[in-house]
Amino acid sequence: MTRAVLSIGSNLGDRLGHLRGAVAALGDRVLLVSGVYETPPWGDADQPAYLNAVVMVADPAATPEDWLARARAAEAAAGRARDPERRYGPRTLDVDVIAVWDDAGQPVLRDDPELTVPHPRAHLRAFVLRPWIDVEPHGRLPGHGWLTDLLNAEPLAGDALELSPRPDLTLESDT
Ligand code: PH2
Ligand code: MG
Ligand code: MG
Repeated sequence: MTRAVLSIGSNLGDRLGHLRGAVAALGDRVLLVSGVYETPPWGDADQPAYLNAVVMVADPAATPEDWLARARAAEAAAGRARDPERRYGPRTLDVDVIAVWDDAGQPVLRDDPELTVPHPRAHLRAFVLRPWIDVEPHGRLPGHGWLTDLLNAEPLAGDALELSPRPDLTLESDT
């Protein structure tokens, strides 16, 4: 069984609808879904606020490349257009592979032009680590340590205070 943490974000159009679409596209691979957070744009300030969340997924045999392919398929379904000039620009849906673990719970690593796992900037992003804590309070980012330690220390402590939990928005399907 491989397990992965995926970060999902949207700041264009029906933001919540795009996040829900991503969760629906992952189907029964979804183990846990975090709360939804409204987050100030990171990396490129001149764009609308994001909604962000984290999804814990599992699949008996999925490789990091399989998770990336599923992430890209979900983005395409949300009409994602890539702007080569603006790496951190606005998007209908972004699904990023943050970390992957194998059967034995060991981190699976990649360092390829198309895919770096763990995500090389996850440790700098409160909008990834804070929702991740919702689904894994004692989680660790491989190579960087406990999520709670990363969020409580510089340089993230200030950013963490700027995330607004949105308990009025939910990604779980109504049953
Ligand atoms: N994604 C980016 C760039 N900046 N800022 C926030 N708050 N949330 C995101 O998901 C995000 C971002 C590029 O992937
Ligand atoms: Mg991203
Ligand atoms: Mg991305």
